[in-house]
Amino acid sequence: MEQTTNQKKVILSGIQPTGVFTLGNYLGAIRNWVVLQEEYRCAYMIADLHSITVRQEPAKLRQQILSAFATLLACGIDPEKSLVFIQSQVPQHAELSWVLSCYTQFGELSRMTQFKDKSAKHADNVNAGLFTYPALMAADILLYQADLVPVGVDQKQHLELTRDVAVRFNNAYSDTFTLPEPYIPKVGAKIMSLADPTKKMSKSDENPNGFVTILDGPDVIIRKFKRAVTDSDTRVCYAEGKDGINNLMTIYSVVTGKTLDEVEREFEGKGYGDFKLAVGEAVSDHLRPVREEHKRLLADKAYLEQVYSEGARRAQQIAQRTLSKVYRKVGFVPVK
Ligand code: ATP
Ligand code: LTN
Repeated sequence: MEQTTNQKKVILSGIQPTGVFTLGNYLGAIRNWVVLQEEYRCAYMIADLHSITVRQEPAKLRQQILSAFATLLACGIDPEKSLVFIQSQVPQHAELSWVLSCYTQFGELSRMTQFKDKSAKHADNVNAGLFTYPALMAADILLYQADLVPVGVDQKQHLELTRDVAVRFNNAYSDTFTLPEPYIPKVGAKIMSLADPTKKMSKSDENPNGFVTILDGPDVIIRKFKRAVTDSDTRVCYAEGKDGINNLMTIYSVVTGKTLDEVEREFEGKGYGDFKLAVGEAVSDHLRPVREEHKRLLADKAYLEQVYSEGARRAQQIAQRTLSKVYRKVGFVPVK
């Protein structure tokens, strides 16, 4: 992550510890994080500050943060290659977020579809944090001067707002922030719910049949795929109006590395039942090593503590450089 000694591009991304990561999180985001760490200077974080925009139970949240951190490592994020940390352990995120919220307009925040969706879903708790959430996400990204942000397609709008805020700040003062670009996979950028394939698969869905988690065992995975909502046709082919099958084909294609055409040919003359079973088995096999490694890591508390503490210290150093610059430009007086 050292900016002065290394010219590689910088990547930052985050994931909320609102539940066990789904196959959607994995195929849309984390899978890419692992690949990118070979070529870029990467920083990945557990976005726990974001997660309290929706009510969380303290003991459960604490466990979910640790489990989420272990999941990232189990998926192949290597702390020797990437900076991995927990957002709330790096106070600069909250500090820069305040400054950026003063450069973000009410009208801009009102247009965010995630805000509209989540405020409709949690109508009894439309809090200010849920509304200003994109300013915190902008702070996450801009603190590290990220060039690229690997996310699923649902985060594109937040990325655009981050760029707008960065440009506004740079124009008001002088060049301060790198303008980040989204990095969205061509296939798998939006995995749909298995129970309602017109909706995004989401880890906080109240219907557990809608999602498969990275840690589900083979039986659960296969059962959920068997039950996946499809259509009344019988042909396994990618076509308009076949949201359920399109989604299953996308998932199968990503986990097996086969193209959609190859998948179509493989299941020619076979029914949906065979196809669903094959998808379930392929996903379960693909996730088995992650599941096993997660179990091992979660039992090694001392190792996890050491990795996240070291991550927090390094992240604080990098983040503080940007924050100090921002405070100076805005006109704040430093401690002497
Ligand atoms: P929540 O249900 O709490 O809103 P989520 O499942 O939508 O959570 P996030 O933590 O908000 O997940 O997202 C983490 C990353 O996973 C983001 O980059 C997001 O774009 C990506 N992502 C989330 N859901 C999907 C999906 N269904 N398909 C592809 N990518 C996804
Ligand atoms: N907002 C994202 C999670 C997130 C994030 C980030 C993603 C928080 N901070 C910074 C990329 C970069 C979400 O809800 N999926």
